[in-house]
This record gives sequence, structure tokens and C-alpha cells, in this order.
Amino acid sequence: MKLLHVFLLFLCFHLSFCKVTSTFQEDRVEKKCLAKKYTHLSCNKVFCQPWQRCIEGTCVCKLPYQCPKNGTVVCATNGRSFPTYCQQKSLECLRPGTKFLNNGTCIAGGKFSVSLKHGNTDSEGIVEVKLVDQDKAMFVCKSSWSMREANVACLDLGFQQGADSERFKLSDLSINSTECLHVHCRGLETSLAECTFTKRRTMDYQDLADVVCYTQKADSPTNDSFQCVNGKYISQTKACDGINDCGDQSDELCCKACHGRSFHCKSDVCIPSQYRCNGEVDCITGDDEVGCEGFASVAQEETEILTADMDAERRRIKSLLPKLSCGVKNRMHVRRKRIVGGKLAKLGDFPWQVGIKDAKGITCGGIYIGGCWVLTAAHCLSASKTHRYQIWTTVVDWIHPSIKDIVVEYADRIIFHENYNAGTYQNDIALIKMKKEGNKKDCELPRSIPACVPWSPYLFQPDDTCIISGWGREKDNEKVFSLRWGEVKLISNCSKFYGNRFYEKEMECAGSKPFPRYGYKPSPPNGCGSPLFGVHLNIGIPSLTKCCNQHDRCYETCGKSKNDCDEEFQYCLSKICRDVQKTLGLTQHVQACETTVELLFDSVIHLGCKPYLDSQRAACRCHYEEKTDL
Ligand SMILES: [Ca+2]
Ligand SMILES: [Ca+2]
Repeated sequence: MKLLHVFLLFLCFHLSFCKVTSTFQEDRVEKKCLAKKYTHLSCNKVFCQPWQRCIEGTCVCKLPYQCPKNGTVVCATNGRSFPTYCQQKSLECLRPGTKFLNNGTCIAGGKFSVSLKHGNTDSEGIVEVKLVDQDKAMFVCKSSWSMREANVACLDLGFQQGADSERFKLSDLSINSTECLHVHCRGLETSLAECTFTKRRTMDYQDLADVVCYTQKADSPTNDSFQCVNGKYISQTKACDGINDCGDQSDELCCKACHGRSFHCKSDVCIPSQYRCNGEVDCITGDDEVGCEGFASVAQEETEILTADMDAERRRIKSLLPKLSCGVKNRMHVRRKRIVGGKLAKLGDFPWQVGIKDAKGITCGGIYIGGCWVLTAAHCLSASKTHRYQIWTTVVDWIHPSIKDIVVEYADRIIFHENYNAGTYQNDIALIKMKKEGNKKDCELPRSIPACVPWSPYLFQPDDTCIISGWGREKDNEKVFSLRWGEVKLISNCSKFYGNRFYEKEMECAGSKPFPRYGYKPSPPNGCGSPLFGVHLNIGIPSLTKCCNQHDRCYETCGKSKNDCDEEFQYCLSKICRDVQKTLGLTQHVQACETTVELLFDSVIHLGCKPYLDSQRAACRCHYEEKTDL
């Protein structure tokens, strides 16, 4: 059985651990990832706003009716009231221009404005704000001002690329008043009106917030520049520090490591460290909210709140969105001692596992993903047989099925991946829609629980452990009738083993790494006369034999890749003919040498696969060999 489309390598295969990349990468950013031009709208990397939906990796605007019904009334800049913040934001997302004005109903003549004072140009100055329900405009305090707020203010003023992070400080202007506005934004608001304003009383003089908004004219890239997806240039040192300097978050989405006060999500995204354990999942991989016991929340200062906390409202809307319940078993089993490979599953261990049965028996496994849908491999199915397939759920042993547990469903429809290629196994996935019983609204599978469908490819990283289950075949190709499960690790760079049969975009590769067989003694190398290749070559060049022996030893080193061995071999061979030329200087000898060497290398490339695999099998031990029961 080939379970899902995932390219699972159940057999142990031969990884090269030895290869060390020679270039030391000092960069924090991942180049390949940057080429994908991820932004705050790339839902493979970050969550969409609650007024957006994730479609094929991009956040798109929801229609207002798709918002949760609960919420408080808000007023927009066009003087219209909306039943909820989500509805106003989804409409703004669809038709930018109308922005958020205030929480609550509209007030006659209500106006919010941001202006820059005392600057040399229109794009810079001290930030002054007039709140909707305040009579006079007020300056913003510097102590509350950060790149987050600066970006929002500039966007609000019409500077699409936000604030200039390099030229932040303008002047040291202080005012006599002990009052200024404190503001707090999340950084992705479209208007400063959405941020929370508070007034803090203080006896001291306060510095005022100033800003330089980003204009392309004012900036030219240097060697030290990082280019944001929106075209803005920031200093490289500002990439991967958890602060959204770009304004479109593109400086924080492709990070091998994070620095400053930031947290590194498994998805290679840097988020501000205050988002760790704040009760909201910020990493798409969820790791910012893992292990949060004992994490104390910071006590809030006593302040006078002037505007509603729309960020809290955003979080509330997020919590109202429908959540899929998946991937959690009804009962937990005690973890077994043996965790590697092919253990027998018990009923209820994999409540999403189904068996797809045709006339011959269960030919493939499938995964129940909720509703009436089962996910399986495209190569398992044939459209013409749709109505003959049975879907067996709650099945463990299909030769002796437990009649009281088993539920049999029937296929109604099959949808193949539109780009499925039966020749290369690219996009080898298909969906089966099960028939609904009578006039029921949905399929009812009493003892099945849907598995979680990954919402981002970044959920799974090399070396992550995955659990696989299925019926499959044994080592000796015998059919298995009882459900088995095992753990495998995801492996990067699988093209090494599969060459051009592995398609990085569509496939994941998993397996277990081999380790050297204890006490293994390689057979003595036999020079170039190896009958394995079917050719006997000996033209009396001793160094040729040396290359052949070296190559034999390389093949027998557990974990060495065939490619690496062959490359070393080629290098060794090419050296010989150069030496022949140097010492003898005879053209015909050199030609004979080159012909021999070419023939030898060609035979290694084309016929060396089996000898390589045989040698590796002898030298390595795989996890499955530990077991006696498979
Ligand atoms: Ca940054
Ligand atoms: Ca969080």
C-alpha cells in the first residue's frame, strides 16, 4: 500500500551525512525563501486577519457576511456604521479608502486626523493626532512610539511603504505640557485610529514622537540594504529582529535565526518576544504558545483609556471563527516502548484511518478529513470503478474484521488532483466523497475522527517525526492484513536518492537514516577487475587500481552517497591520465588512458547502482532490521 501522496521511504536508504557545506552562511535570511516574496498576506507563513481567508497561500478579503455575527458597532470614515469591526474591515479590504473611525456609532462631525508638524518636508515631523471625541489635537509621546506605530501613521498619511526605519529621529523637541498621547498599535492597522490611545499623567517633561515617512526618492540602496517585498530598503541589521520594519512584514518571514527581543517560529518567522505565551497563536506552527505554564503576564499600568482596544476586538473575532476539531484521539494509549516501525495498531489508535476496498480486498489506505471526505493516493483509484469502492472505517484487521465495529461507506464521487501525473507520481492525491445516507445532511461516521489537514507547508520541517499508518506490504512483499504504524523522519534534499524522480514542490520525503553495522568488515577491494561491472579492465596502470580500490571502499562506507563516491572516482581517474601525459608524453598512451578511464567511469555511473546498494546494505543497518516481528 502506498498511503498518501507523501513520498514515504519505508526502506532504509543511504544518506550522506559526511558532506559538509563549505560556505559559511552568515546571513540570517534564507535566500530561497526570500525569492518567494512572502508578505503579511502569505498564509503559508502567517495567519490571515480574521476578515480575510486563506486561499492557495494568499490572504484574500472575506465578504462581510462571512464575518461572525457578534461584535460591537463601529463607525467608518464615510460616516456609515457597521454592525461589527470585522464587517467594516472586510469591506475596507475589498474597497480600500473607507477606513475605521471609531468604536461605537458615528458621531455627527466626528473626525480623526494625523498630521506632521515642524518638519522640513511633508513626509516628516512631530506626530499630532486629533481623536474623534477630543476637542483639540495632541502630540504623541515618544516613549510609546515604535516602528509599529510609525508604519501605521505613515500608511494613514498615504505613504504606502510606511516609515523610514533608518532616519527615525528628527529632533529633541519637548513641550511644557505634561500631557501627551500614548499609542499602541499591532503594526498591520491601516489607520492610526485603530490603535489604542491612552493618556498617562506624568510630572516630567516628555519627548515627542516624530517620524520620517519612507519615500523612494530619499533612499538609495547600499551593500548593507535589505529590500522589502514592497520595494522599501531597510538596513540588513533590521531583518529578523521581530519588528516589522518593512511594513509588509517581509523582513521577518525568511529567518534562519532571530535576534534582538524576538522569538523564532518553526516556520522561520520572527515575532516580537512579547507575543510568546500571550494567549494568541502567532506562529503558524503554534510553537509560541507551547510550554507556557508559569509564564506570567505583565501587569498593566494604570492609564486612562481614550479609545477602544481594537486589537482585543480583533482577537475576539479570531476566537469566534469556526474551529475544526481534528487529530485528537478519543482515548490515549500508553506509549509503547518500541516506537520504530511497523507495530500493530489497536482499534481506535488511528480513528482517521480508512481502508479502500475493491473486489480484491483492501488495496489502499485513506485518511478521513471530515465531512464526507477521504484523502488517498490518486494511483489507488480508477474513475470508472467509483461506485464499486467501499470505504471501511474503524477497521484494523480486514481479513478478520470486527463486524460490530466496522462501518462501511460507499464512494459517491472521486476527484483526482488536476495535475496528477501517473508516470512521475507528481500530485498523487485524490479525494473520495462518500455517499450520504438517505436524506441526511452530512456523512455520519460515529467512531471516526478527522485527521488534521496541514494549513501550511511550514508545519513540517526536516527531522520532524511523523507517524504513518497503513496495511502495506512486508519486507518480503507479503501483504499485510492488520493495520500497522511506525515513525519516520522527514528528510530534506531527497533528490539525492531519487534524482529526478523527486519533485520538491509536490513531495515530502520521509524515512529512517541508516547507521553503520556493528562489527562489519568490508571485503578486500579487488581493483578494477571487478566482475560486477561486467568489464575487466587492466591496462597495467597501477594508479588505476588504486582509484578502483578507493571507490570500492567508498561504496562500502555506510552513509556515503553514490554521487560523492563517483565524483571522487572521476577525480582520481582524471588525475591518472594527466600524470601519464606528464611522464610519458606519448599521445597514443594518453588516448588509450582516456578511453579506458571514460569506459570505466561510464560503467560505474550506469552499472554501479546495484553494487552500490549491495555494499551499502552490507555496511549499514536499518531500523527495521531490529525487529523480529515484521
Ligand atoms: Ca525587522
Ligand atoms: Ca502568541
